[in-house]
Amino acid sequence: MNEDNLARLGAVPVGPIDGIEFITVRLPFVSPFGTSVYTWTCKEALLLRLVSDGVVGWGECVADPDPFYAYETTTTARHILKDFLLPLVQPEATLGSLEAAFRRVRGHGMAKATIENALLDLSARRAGVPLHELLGYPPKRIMSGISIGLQASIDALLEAVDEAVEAGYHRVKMKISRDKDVEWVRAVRQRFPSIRMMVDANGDYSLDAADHLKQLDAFDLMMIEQPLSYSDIAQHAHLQRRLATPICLDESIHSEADAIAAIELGACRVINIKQGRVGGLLESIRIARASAARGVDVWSGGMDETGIGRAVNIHLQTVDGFTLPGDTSETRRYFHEDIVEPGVVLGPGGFIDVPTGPGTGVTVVPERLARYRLESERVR
Ligand code: OSB
Ligand code: MG
Repeated sequence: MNEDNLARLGAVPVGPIDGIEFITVRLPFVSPFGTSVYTWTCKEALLLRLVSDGVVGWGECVADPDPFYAYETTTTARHILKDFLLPLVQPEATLGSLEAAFRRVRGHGMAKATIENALLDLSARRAGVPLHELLGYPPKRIMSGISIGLQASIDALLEAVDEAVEAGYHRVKMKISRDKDVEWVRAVRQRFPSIRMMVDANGDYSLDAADHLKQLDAFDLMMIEQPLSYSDIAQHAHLQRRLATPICLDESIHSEADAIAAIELGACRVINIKQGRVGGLLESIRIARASAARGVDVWSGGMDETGIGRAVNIHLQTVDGFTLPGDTSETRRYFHEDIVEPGVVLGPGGFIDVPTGPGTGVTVVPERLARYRLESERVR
Protein backbone atom coordinates (compact mmCIF):
# COMPACT_ATOMS: atom_id res chain seq x y z
CA MET A 1 0.00 0.00 0.00
CA ASN A 2 2.70 2.51 0.96
CA GLU A 3 4.65 1.55 -2.19
CA ASP A 4 1.85 2.36 -4.69
CA ASN A 5 0.97 5.54 -2.86
CA LEU A 6 4.54 6.84 -3.02
CA ALA A 7 4.67 6.36 -6.80
CA ARG A 8 1.32 8.10 -7.23
CA LEU A 9 2.27 10.97 -4.91
CA GLY A 10 5.53 11.48 -6.76
CA ALA A 11 3.52 12.19 -9.93
CA VAL A 12 1.33 14.90 -8.33
CA PRO A 13 1.89 18.09 -10.39
CA VAL A 14 3.01 21.29 -8.65
CA GLY A 15 1.21 23.54 -11.16
CA PRO A 16 1.33 27.34 -11.32
CA ILE A 17 1.97 29.11 -8.00
CA ASP A 18 0.90 32.77 -8.16
CA GLY A 19 1.71 33.80 -4.61
CA ILE A 20 4.32 32.81 -2.03
CA GLU A 21 4.47 34.47 1.38
CA PHE A 22 6.38 33.90 4.64
CA ILE A 23 4.48 34.71 7.81
CA THR A 24 6.06 34.46 11.25
CA VAL A 25 3.72 33.97 14.20
CA ARG A 26 4.35 33.79 17.92
CA LEU A 27 1.80 32.15 20.19
CA PRO A 28 2.27 32.14 23.98
CA PHE A 29 2.08 28.69 25.60
CA VAL A 30 -0.48 28.03 28.33
CA SER A 31 2.51 26.90 30.43
CA PRO A 32 6.25 26.71 29.69
CA PHE A 33 7.51 23.48 28.09
CA GLY A 34 10.68 22.27 29.79
CA THR A 35 13.08 19.69 28.38
CA SER A 36 16.65 18.66 29.19
CA VAL A 37 17.86 21.05 26.46
CA TYR A 38 15.72 24.18 26.86
CA THR A 39 12.46 25.59 28.22
CA TRP A 40 10.17 27.11 25.61
CA THR A 41 7.56 29.69 26.71
CA CYS A 42 5.98 30.26 23.30
CA LYS A 43 5.72 28.75 19.84
CA GLU A 44 7.37 30.92 17.21
CA ALA A 45 6.69 29.41 13.80
CA LEU A 46 7.57 30.25 10.22
CA LEU A 47 4.53 29.70 7.98
CA LEU A 48 4.53 29.39 4.21
CA ARG A 49 1.41 30.52 2.35
CA LEU A 50 1.03 29.42 -1.29
CA VAL A 51 -1.69 30.67 -3.63
CA SER A 52 -2.69 29.00 -6.88
CA ASP A 53 -5.68 30.19 -8.85
CA GLY A 54 -7.32 31.53 -5.69
CA VAL A 55 -6.71 28.33 -3.70
CA VAL A 56 -4.49 28.72 -0.61
CA GLY A 57 -2.18 26.04 0.83
CA TRP A 58 -0.30 26.36 4.14
CA GLY A 59 2.93 24.84 5.41
CA GLU A 60 4.31 25.21 8.92
CA CYS A 61 8.06 24.89 9.41
CA VAL A 62 8.65 22.93 12.63
CA ALA A 63 12.00 24.63 13.38
CA ASP A 64 12.28 26.75 16.51
CA PRO A 65 13.99 30.17 16.51
CA ASP A 66 16.87 28.49 18.41
CA PRO A 67 19.10 25.48 17.50
CA PHE A 68 18.58 23.60 20.80
CA TYR A 69 16.42 20.69 19.55
CA ALA A 70 17.81 20.61 15.99
CA TYR A 71 20.43 22.55 14.03
CA GLU A 72 17.76 24.15 11.85
CA THR A 73 16.18 27.40 13.04
CA THR A 74 13.40 29.57 11.65
CA THR A 75 16.15 31.80 10.23
CA THR A 76 18.17 29.03 8.52
CA ALA A 77 14.94 27.52 7.14
CA ARG A 78 13.91 30.85 5.67
CA HIS A 79 17.34 31.32 4.08
CA ILE A 80 17.37 27.80 2.58
CA LEU A 81 13.77 28.17 1.39
CA LYS A 82 14.24 31.57 -0.16
CA ASP A 83 17.66 31.13 -1.73
CA PHE A 84 17.67 27.44 -2.72
CA LEU A 85 14.33 25.60 -2.50
CA LEU A 86 11.56 28.01 -3.55
CA PRO A 87 13.28 28.87 -6.89
CA LEU A 88 12.87 25.16 -7.79
CA VAL A 89 9.09 25.36 -7.35
CA GLN A 90 8.13 25.65 -11.05
CA PRO A 91 4.80 24.76 -12.72
CA GLU A 92 6.14 21.77 -14.66
CA ALA A 93 7.59 20.15 -11.50
CA THR A 94 5.97 17.23 -9.70
CA LEU A 95 6.25 16.40 -6.00
CA GLY A 96 8.69 13.64 -7.01
CA SER A 97 10.87 15.79 -9.27
CA LEU A 98 10.93 18.52 -6.63
CA GLU A 99 11.98 16.04 -3.93
CA ALA A 100 14.77 14.83 -6.24
CA ALA A 101 15.90 18.41 -6.95
CA PHE A 102 15.85 19.20 -3.20
CA ARG A 103 18.38 16.39 -2.57
CA ARG A 104 21.15 18.65 -3.86
CA VAL A 105 20.60 20.68 -0.68
CA ARG A 106 22.12 18.56 2.07
CA GLY A 107 20.06 18.29 5.23
CA HIS A 108 17.61 21.11 6.08
CA GLY A 109 14.71 18.66 6.19
CA MET A 110 12.52 21.09 8.12
CA ALA A 111 12.85 23.67 5.33
CA LYS A 112 12.10 21.04 2.67
CA ALA A 113 9.08 19.71 4.57
CA THR A 114 7.59 23.21 4.77
CA ILE A 115 7.21 23.38 0.98
CA GLU A 116 6.07 19.78 0.66
CA ASN A 117 3.42 20.31 3.36
CA ALA A 118 2.13 23.47 1.66
CA LEU A 119 2.06 21.83 -1.79
CA LEU A 120 0.24 18.75 -0.47
CA ASP A 121 -2.32 20.93 1.33
CA LEU A 122 -2.75 22.98 -1.85
CA SER A 123 -3.09 19.90 -4.10
CA ALA A 124 -5.62 18.28 -1.80
CA ARG A 125 -7.64 21.51 -1.63
CA ARG A 126 -7.54 21.86 -5.44
CA ALA A 127 -8.81 18.27 -5.72
CA GLY A 128 -11.40 18.88 -2.98
CA VAL A 129 -10.19 15.91 -0.91
CA PRO A 130 -8.80 15.57 2.63
CA LEU A 131 -5.02 15.24 2.89
CA HIS A 132 -5.18 11.61 4.08
CA GLU A 133 -7.11 10.75 0.92
CA LEU A 134 -4.50 12.40 -1.30
CA LEU A 135 -1.87 10.40 0.63
CA GLY A 136 -3.94 7.30 -0.18
CA TYR A 137 -5.20 6.20 3.24
CA PRO A 138 -8.74 5.90 4.63
CA PRO A 139 -9.74 8.04 7.62
CA LYS A 140 -9.35 6.53 11.06
CA ARG A 141 -9.62 7.58 14.67
CA ILE A 142 -6.16 8.61 15.84
CA MET A 143 -4.75 7.55 19.19
CA SER A 144 -3.86 10.39 21.55
CA GLY A 145 -0.70 10.90 23.55
CA ILE A 146 0.69 13.66 25.69
CA SER A 147 4.23 14.91 26.28
CA ILE A 148 4.64 16.35 29.77
CA GLY A 149 7.57 18.73 30.20
CA LEU A 150 10.03 18.74 33.11
CA GLN A 151 8.27 19.88 36.27
CA ALA A 152 9.49 21.84 39.29
CA SER A 153 8.62 19.05 41.73
CA ILE A 154 7.52 15.42 41.82
CA ASP A 155 4.15 16.61 43.16
CA ALA A 156 3.69 18.89 40.15
CA LEU A 157 4.55 15.98 37.84
CA LEU A 158 2.03 13.70 39.55
CA GLU A 159 -0.61 16.39 39.16
CA ALA A 160 0.16 16.80 35.44
CA VAL A 161 0.00 13.03 34.88
CA ASP A 162 -3.26 12.84 36.82
CA GLU A 163 -4.79 15.50 34.56
CA ALA A 164 -3.66 13.62 31.44
CA VAL A 165 -5.06 10.33 32.70
CA GLU A 166 -8.36 12.02 33.61
CA ALA A 167 -8.55 13.58 30.14
CA GLY A 168 -8.29 10.08 28.61
CA TYR A 169 -4.91 10.13 26.85
CA HIS A 170 -3.82 6.72 25.56
CA ARG A 171 -0.28 7.13 26.80
CA VAL A 172 1.73 9.57 28.84
CA LYS A 173 5.27 10.63 27.97
CA MET A 174 7.30 12.55 30.46
CA LYS A 175 10.52 14.40 29.92
CA ILE A 176 13.48 13.29 32.01
CA SER A 177 16.94 14.75 32.58
CA ARG A 178 20.01 13.61 34.49
CA ASP A 179 18.72 15.26 37.66
CA LYS A 180 15.05 14.34 37.27
CA ASP A 181 14.76 10.70 36.33
CA VAL A 182 14.59 7.46 38.36
CA GLU A 183 12.88 8.88 41.47
CA TRP A 184 10.45 10.87 39.33
CA VAL A 185 9.49 7.89 37.17
CA ARG A 186 9.19 5.64 40.23
CA ALA A 187 6.76 8.12 41.84
CA VAL A 188 4.58 8.22 38.73
CA ARG A 189 4.58 4.42 38.36
CA GLN A 190 3.67 3.96 42.03
CA ARG A 191 0.72 6.35 41.72
CA PHE A 192 -0.42 5.00 38.30
CA PRO A 193 0.41 1.26 38.25
CA SER A 194 -1.19 0.43 34.89
CA ILE A 195 -0.98 3.45 32.55
CA ARG A 196 1.01 3.21 29.33
CA MET A 197 3.97 5.49 29.94
CA MET A 198 7.34 6.38 28.44
CA VAL A 199 10.16 8.87 28.93
CA ASP A 200 12.12 11.25 26.65
CA ALA A 201 15.63 12.43 27.60
CA ASN A 202 16.37 14.54 24.49
CA GLY A 203 19.93 13.24 24.47
CA ASP A 204 20.88 14.14 28.05
CA TYR A 205 22.93 11.01 28.85
CA SER A 206 26.18 9.42 27.76
CA LEU A 207 26.84 5.68 27.54
CA ASP A 208 28.59 5.89 30.95
CA ALA A 209 25.08 6.20 32.39
CA ALA A 210 24.03 2.74 31.13
CA ASP A 211 23.88 1.19 34.63
CA HIS A 212 21.98 4.20 35.92
CA LEU A 213 19.48 4.04 33.02
CA LYS A 214 19.08 0.30 33.59
CA GLN A 215 17.12 1.18 36.76
CA LEU A 216 14.32 2.40 34.45
CA ASP A 217 13.74 -1.23 33.39
CA ALA A 218 11.82 -1.66 36.67
CA PHE A 219 8.95 0.62 35.60
CA ASP A 220 7.41 -1.15 32.61
CA LEU A 221 8.03 1.78 30.24
CA MET A 222 6.84 1.45 26.65
CA MET A 223 10.16 2.95 25.57
CA ILE A 224 12.89 5.44 26.42
CA GLU A 225 13.21 8.12 23.74
CA GLN A 226 16.61 9.49 22.64
CA PRO A 227 18.60 8.78 25.81
CA LEU A 228 21.99 9.54 24.16
CA SER A 229 23.36 12.23 21.86
CA TYR A 230 21.17 13.85 19.18
CA SER A 231 23.51 12.61 16.45
CA ASP A 232 24.36 9.14 17.73
CA ILE A 233 23.36 5.71 16.46
CA ALA A 234 26.21 3.32 17.44
CA GLN A 235 26.19 4.08 21.18
CA HIS A 236 22.43 3.63 21.28
CA ALA A 237 23.03 0.12 19.89
CA HIS A 238 25.40 -0.60 22.79
CA LEU A 239 22.88 0.79 25.26
CA GLN A 240 19.96 -1.14 23.75
CA ARG A 241 21.87 -4.41 24.32
CA ARG A 242 22.02 -3.58 28.02
CA LEU A 243 18.42 -2.40 28.49
CA ALA A 244 15.21 -4.41 28.49
CA THR A 245 13.22 -1.22 27.79
CA PRO A 246 12.97 -0.50 24.05
CA ILE A 247 14.88 2.55 22.84
CA CYS A 248 13.02 4.96 20.54
CA LEU A 249 15.07 7.33 18.37
CA ASP A 250 13.92 10.86 17.61
CA GLU A 251 16.74 13.41 17.00
CA SER A 252 19.11 10.85 15.38
CA ILE A 253 16.77 9.97 12.50
CA HIS A 254 16.64 12.31 9.48
CA SER A 255 15.85 9.91 6.63
CA GLU A 256 14.83 6.41 5.59
CA ALA A 257 18.56 5.55 5.38
CA ASP A 258 19.10 6.64 9.00
CA ALA A 259 16.09 4.58 10.10
CA ILE A 260 17.36 1.47 8.34
CA ALA A 261 20.86 1.95 9.77
CA ALA A 262 19.51 2.38 13.29
CA ILE A 263 17.22 -0.64 13.07
CA GLU A 264 19.79 -2.92 11.46
CA LEU A 265 22.44 -1.93 14.02
CA GLY A 266 20.00 -2.61 16.87
CA ALA A 267 20.06 1.01 18.05
CA CYS A 268 16.29 1.21 18.53
CA ARG A 269 13.11 -0.84 18.55
CA VAL A 270 10.77 2.11 17.94
CA ILE A 271 11.02 5.28 15.82
CA ASN A 272 9.47 8.68 16.48
CA ILE A 273 8.69 10.12 13.03
CA LYS A 274 8.45 13.89 12.99
CA GLN A 275 7.53 14.63 9.41
CA GLY A 276 9.33 17.99 9.57
CA ARG A 277 12.57 16.52 10.90
CA VAL A 278 12.75 13.93 8.09
CA GLY A 279 11.96 16.31 5.23
CA GLY A 280 8.25 15.72 4.79
CA LEU A 281 5.39 13.28 4.42
CA LEU A 282 6.79 11.23 1.53
CA GLU A 283 9.97 10.42 3.47
CA SER A 284 7.81 9.72 6.55
CA ILE A 285 5.83 7.16 4.56
CA ARG A 286 9.12 5.56 3.42
CA ILE A 287 10.35 5.33 7.01
CA ALA A 288 7.05 3.81 8.14
CA ARG A 289 7.33 1.24 5.35
CA ALA A 290 10.99 0.39 6.03
CA SER A 291 10.31 0.11 9.76
CA ALA A 292 7.22 -2.09 9.37
CA ALA A 293 9.20 -4.40 7.05
CA ARG A 294 11.72 -4.82 9.89
CA GLY A 295 9.17 -5.27 12.68
CA VAL A 296 9.66 -1.82 14.18
CA ASP A 297 6.70 0.30 15.32
CA VAL A 298 6.56 4.00 14.54
CA TRP A 299 4.56 6.91 15.90
CA SER A 300 4.15 10.56 15.04
CA GLY A 301 6.05 12.99 17.20
CA GLY A 302 5.22 16.64 17.60
CA MET A 303 7.01 19.97 17.77
CA ASP A 304 4.35 21.87 19.72
CA GLU A 305 2.99 22.94 16.35
CA THR A 306 0.19 25.41 15.72
CA GLY A 307 -3.00 23.91 14.33
CA ILE A 308 -1.51 23.83 10.82
CA GLY A 309 1.32 21.41 11.60
CA ARG A 310 -0.77 19.55 14.17
CA ALA A 311 -3.36 18.74 11.48
CA VAL A 312 -0.60 17.42 9.18
CA ASN A 313 0.62 15.11 11.97
CA ILE A 314 -2.92 13.80 12.42
CA HIS A 315 -3.34 13.02 8.71
CA LEU A 316 0.07 11.31 8.70
CA GLN A 317 -1.15 8.85 11.32
CA THR A 318 -3.59 7.31 8.84
CA VAL A 319 -0.53 5.82 7.08
CA ASP A 320 0.18 2.07 7.51
CA GLY A 321 2.71 1.41 10.27
CA PHE A 322 1.70 4.16 12.72
CA THR A 323 0.70 1.63 15.35
CA LEU A 324 1.55 3.52 18.55
CA PRO A 325 -0.01 6.62 20.12
CA GLY A 326 1.94 9.76 19.16
CA ASP A 327 2.55 13.17 20.72
CA THR A 328 -0.82 14.36 19.48
CA SER A 329 -2.72 16.22 22.17
CA GLU A 330 -5.50 18.73 22.49
CA THR A 331 -4.97 22.31 21.33
CA ARG A 332 -5.95 23.69 24.74
CA ARG A 333 -2.88 22.01 26.29
CA TYR A 334 -0.67 24.39 24.33
CA PHE A 335 -2.53 27.58 23.46
CA HIS A 336 -5.35 29.70 24.87
CA GLU A 337 -6.16 30.47 21.26
CA ASP A 338 -4.76 28.84 18.11
CA ILE A 339 -4.62 30.42 14.65
CA VAL A 340 -6.87 27.74 13.09
CA GLU A 341 -10.32 26.22 13.51
CA PRO A 342 -11.25 23.59 14.44
CA GLY A 343 -8.85 22.82 17.27
CA VAL A 344 -7.87 19.30 18.30
CA VAL A 345 -10.07 17.75 20.98
CA LEU A 346 -10.23 14.25 22.46
CA GLY A 347 -13.41 12.42 21.51
CA PRO A 348 -14.96 9.31 23.08
CA GLY A 349 -12.37 6.81 24.28
CA GLY A 350 -9.59 9.42 24.02
CA PHE A 351 -9.44 9.23 20.21
CA ILE A 352 -8.95 12.14 17.81
CA ASP A 353 -10.92 12.44 14.56
CA VAL A 354 -9.10 13.31 11.35
CA PRO A 355 -10.42 16.67 10.05
CA THR A 356 -12.84 16.04 7.18
CA GLY A 357 -12.59 19.10 4.91
CA PRO A 358 -10.29 19.50 1.88
CA GLY A 359 -6.53 19.62 2.51
CA THR A 360 -5.53 19.58 6.16
CA GLY A 361 -9.18 20.38 6.93
CA VAL A 362 -8.31 23.28 9.21
CA THR A 363 -8.90 26.94 8.36
CA VAL A 364 -6.63 29.82 9.32
CA VAL A 365 -8.70 32.51 11.06
CA PRO A 366 -7.54 35.90 9.63
CA GLU A 367 -8.08 37.94 12.83
CA ARG A 368 -6.08 35.46 14.86
CA LEU A 369 -3.31 35.33 12.28
CA ALA A 370 -3.16 39.14 12.50
CA ARG A 371 -3.10 38.98 16.31
CA TYR A 372 -0.12 36.62 16.50
CA ARG A 373 1.79 37.72 13.38
CA LEU A 374 5.28 39.13 14.01
CA GLU A 375 6.04 39.91 10.37
CA SER A 376 5.49 38.71 6.84
CA GLU A 377 7.26 38.86 3.48
CA ARG A 378 6.02 38.22 -0.04
CA VAL A 379 8.55 36.37 -2.13
CA ARG A 380 6.49 35.80 -5.27
O1 OSB B 1 11.65 15.65 21.83
O2 OSB B 1 9.72 15.07 21.18
C1 OSB B 1 10.50 15.96 21.54
C2 OSB B 1 8.65 19.31 21.67
C3 OSB B 1 9.60 20.16 21.14
C4 OSB B 1 10.83 19.66 20.80
C5 OSB B 1 11.11 18.29 20.98
C6 OSB B 1 10.15 17.43 21.49
C7 OSB B 1 8.91 17.97 21.87
C8 OSB B 1 7.87 17.18 22.54
C9 OSB B 1 6.47 17.72 22.52
O3 OSB B 1 8.10 16.19 23.20
C10 OSB B 1 5.66 17.18 21.40
C11 OSB B 1 4.34 17.89 21.27
O4 OSB B 1 3.55 17.89 22.22
O5 OSB B 1 4.08 18.45 20.18
MG1 MG C 1 11.75 13.54 21.54
